Amino acid sequence: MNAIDRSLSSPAMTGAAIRTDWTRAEIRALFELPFPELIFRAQSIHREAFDPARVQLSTLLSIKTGGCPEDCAYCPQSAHHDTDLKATKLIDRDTVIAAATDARDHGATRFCMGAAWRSPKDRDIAELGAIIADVKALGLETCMTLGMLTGSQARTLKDSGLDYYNHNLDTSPEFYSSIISTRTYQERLDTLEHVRDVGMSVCCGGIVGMGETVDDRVGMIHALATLPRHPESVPINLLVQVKGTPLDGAARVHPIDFVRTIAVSRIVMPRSMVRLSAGREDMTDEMQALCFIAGANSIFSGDRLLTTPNPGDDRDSALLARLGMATDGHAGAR
Ligand code: SAM
Ligand code: DTB
Ligand code: SF4
Repeated sequence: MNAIDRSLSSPAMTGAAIRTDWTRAEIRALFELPFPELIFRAQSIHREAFDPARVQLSTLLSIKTGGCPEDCAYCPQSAHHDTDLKATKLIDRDTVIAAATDARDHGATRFCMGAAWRSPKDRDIAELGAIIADVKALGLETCMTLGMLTGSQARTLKDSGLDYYNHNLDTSPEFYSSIISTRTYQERLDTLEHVRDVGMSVCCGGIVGMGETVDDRVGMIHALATLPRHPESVPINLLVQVKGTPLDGAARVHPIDFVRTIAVSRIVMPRSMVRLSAGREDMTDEMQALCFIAGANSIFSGDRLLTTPNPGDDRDSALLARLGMATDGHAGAR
């Protein structure tokens, strides 16, 4: 019996072990399973820790848009790319409170705020702390994604009440330099370590559809699953192609290959929330249903991600109702 079979042989009795020693060969072998076998294993593991009929909703807000000095090839907010985006300063607290209240009233349990920075300036941290306190006071979990953090910035944000920090590895270590040249993989790992060290929960995932190979998807999931602790949230984004970015026009991923990435993430990180993240505008209902069956149990709700469109409440509530699925906060409310 090989290691994968051993770890999966009697999941219902023992629960899938939490392993941070996955090898690339094991992860590759999961990708190569016959699709029905892969989905069965993913769904079986999913059921050990989660209700298969529930999804958690997080809502995003861009609190500082565009003009970013980083050159991420996928991103409409990079100053290196000629997109139609207007750069803004950090938005005011009242606007954040209004958006967070609306998100909560529509069933979101977590509010995720994103800033197009390489890293926050120390002088921004106090204002961010005030924003965090306001959002928490609404009864929401708080999440921010602000770029790289120092240890002391992570500590101050944590002390202000920040529950989650999102910082993605994005792709495999080998493919990374084809996508981003202004920030290293190691710098990303360092930020994740600072976030962990202060006891914040980690949201860390990546993007599929940037022209990467299956081995790059293996490498990305391997990097995530061999972090000292699995991220509590693993966002798997399907590239949103934006005019003016270098990745506009990249070869589209076959939906089944995307679903495989979700399923493998679920199997190797059995207690993490796997978020079906960006790209749902381009997915059919059937593809999203397959992602849920493969173990995705969180989505971004609302009609906008950071700068690009998202399906919105009407389409999502119709889809979840058709699937007989409920949401975490206000079950069935959306
Ligand atoms: N500036 C911060 C940073 O990158 O660390 C935070 C914001 S950034 C927009 C957060 C994540 O969004 C990126 O790491 C990437 O994974 C994802 N993302 C950005 N543009 C995307 C796109 N066009 N399609 C899919 N995911 C995207
Ligand atoms: C993540 O992994 N996906 C979200 C969130 N973390 C910050 C962002 C998706 C951004 C999609 C492109 C846009 O709307 O600008
Ligand atoms: Fe800047 Fe983040 Fe976009 Fe990269 S992904 S260009 S760091 S906003």
